[in-house]
Amino acid sequence: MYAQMVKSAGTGVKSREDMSDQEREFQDKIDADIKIEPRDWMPDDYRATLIRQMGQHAHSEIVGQLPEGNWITRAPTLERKAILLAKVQDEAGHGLYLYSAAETLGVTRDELTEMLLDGRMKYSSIFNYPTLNWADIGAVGWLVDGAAIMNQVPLQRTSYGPYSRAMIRICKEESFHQRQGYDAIRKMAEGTVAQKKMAQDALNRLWYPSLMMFGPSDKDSVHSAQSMAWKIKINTNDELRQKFVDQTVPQIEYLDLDLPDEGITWNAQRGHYDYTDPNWSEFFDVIKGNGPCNVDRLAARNKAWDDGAWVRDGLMANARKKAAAKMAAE
Ligand code: BYC
Repeated sequence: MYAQMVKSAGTGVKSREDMSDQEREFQDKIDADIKIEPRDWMPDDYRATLIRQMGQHAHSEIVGQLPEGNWITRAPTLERKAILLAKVQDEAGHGLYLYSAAETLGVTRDELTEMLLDGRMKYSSIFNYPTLNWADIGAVGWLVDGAAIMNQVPLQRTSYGPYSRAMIRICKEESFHQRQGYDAIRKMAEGTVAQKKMAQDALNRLWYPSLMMFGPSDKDSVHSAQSMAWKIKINTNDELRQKFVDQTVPQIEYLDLDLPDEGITWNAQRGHYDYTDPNWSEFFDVIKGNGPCNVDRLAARNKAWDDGAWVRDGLMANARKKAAAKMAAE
């Protein structure tokens, strides 16, 4: 049932006249910034859109552990290893807060996981790109977590209570992630000629995939209008992408690295940096499953799910035994 709901989550925005009394009352709550809680009435499409977005977000946190986990055993110092280990653990925690928050909408974590594993649900496009060397790990923290925070800070004000509260906690940890990434890339940018070259190469390769994290341009965004009317999303994809560019260009300049896009120039009239759009056909190809690492990422998650079956079975058997003992005692 939820698979169908996730697939069919609506597109067009209903006008006030077309809403039922219940839908109008719901929209009034949203407009008054009153949080929606799990037991409140909500339109089916609101529920489905949240399950899609929160599920996709949770999956991204879990799949996002893979490119970084790949470098834990090869971190250059013990300190960097400890930091990376803690960060990757945090990502697992973020996934769990989000799965728990999604469960309040009536879908189980197992159902969500199965939809990820068989390709019915997505995860962030960024994790279909490889991390080729240590500089990429710095760039992931700096750019990928930087883009994630840009998107997630406004989501702390999202209309669904459990999602909003999960985001508050996630953002606290995410800002540490971004700073450790910037610190790692700064060390390389200020290091030897070879290290600086690696930092530049990581920036060049991860720049556009990071811009793509914000989703397609507003004209191609299917869900933004309704999601913004429901305050599931607070900003459009392009608004957040621009904020990210504006924040990151001065950081690139501070690091004394070259800009990864010749089209980046300050536009005094707009009060923003102009930049060249990502290659959107590459983006759509990646989210269709054809990025450099899609097959590997899903294979790794499927293997983890299969390998963990005995643990889940054991936990369930234990829970059933405890429940039976409790009932017998009552
Ligand atoms: N990747 O109508 P649109 C992290 C899909 S992880 C893949 O604009 P929406 C981290 C979209 O699903 C960060 N697919 O969609 C973890 C839709 O397809 P469907 C994850 C994408 O939902 C570990 C279609 O394109 N953050 O922080 O209104 C280590 C049309 O798009 C992407 C979140 O998930 C994409 N990038 O807006 C380090 C934040 N973009 O579903 C870091 C929460 C779009 O109709 N999510 N699509 O088949 C959001 O804010 C929104 O869902 C998005 C997309 C802005 C991502």
